[in-house]
Amino acid sequence: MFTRTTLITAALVICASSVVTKASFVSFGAAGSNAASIQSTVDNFRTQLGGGTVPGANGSFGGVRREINWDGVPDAFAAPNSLPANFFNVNSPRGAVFSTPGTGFQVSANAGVAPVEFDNLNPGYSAQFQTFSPQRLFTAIGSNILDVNFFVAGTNVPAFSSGFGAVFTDVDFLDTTSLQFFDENDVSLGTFFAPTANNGLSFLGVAFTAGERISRVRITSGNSPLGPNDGGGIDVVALDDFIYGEPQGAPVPEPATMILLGTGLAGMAAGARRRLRKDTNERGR
Ligand SMILES: [Ca+2]
Ligand SMILES: [Ca+2]
Repeated sequence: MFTRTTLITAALVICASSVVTKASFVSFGAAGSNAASIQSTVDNFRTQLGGGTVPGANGSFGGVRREINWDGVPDAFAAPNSLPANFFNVNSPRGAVFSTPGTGFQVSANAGVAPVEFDNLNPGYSAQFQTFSPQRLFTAIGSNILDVNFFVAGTNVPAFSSGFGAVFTDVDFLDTTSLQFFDENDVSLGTFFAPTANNGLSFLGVAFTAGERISRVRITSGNSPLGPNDGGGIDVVALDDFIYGEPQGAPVPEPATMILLGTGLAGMAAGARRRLRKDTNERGR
């Protein structure tokens, strides 16, 4: 448990701190002692992405927004067992496949089955973490970094989202826990930092508004993999709900674009033929 006394406020963080290279975006940040502290900000982010409030199959909202709250994961794929990296594109297809420099992923156990809230990794964690959606949390194992890679749900076709948000629990340090967004060329669009709430909940969501296409989101949770206690420069952080724009495949080029592309290719081919003739003539001389 983190021993420093921290004043927890339920204040809406109007503008999450960020390092942005380029892009148009709206960011949503809030932190506080319990779920109510961040509820309205989470709901505002949902409204920004669209899709309404009625969930369909596989966490789909109106075909425009997806959510993962971890709570329906079968016990066989929850702590102390691992969650397959592609669970949310195969078992429950939601277009999200995880990767990490660590060794894997865990969803926390339900009460009565195994220790809750990652008490299997450190018996103090349930007194330190809390849920936004009871009762499961999520983490990478062996690393505080994980990537969310987007696919057309249920396929291996790369796809792009318009925005992503996550709930964190027990964020102690400023400018540490973050979301970094990468476009279709894997170029960073910016890093955004989550607000802090010792033993509480933090939300950070970023929606891009100028057609940016997010292929990957890198989530940094605190500065240490789960296992040690907080304190002495260590900040462990676990994750709850993911909320993101429906992953969409690359758009098919418009007919006008195809004509231009065809003209361009024809022009390049003509140029190549001209160069070939010139080379042949020069060699002939
Ligand atoms: Ca949950
Ligand atoms: Ca912490």
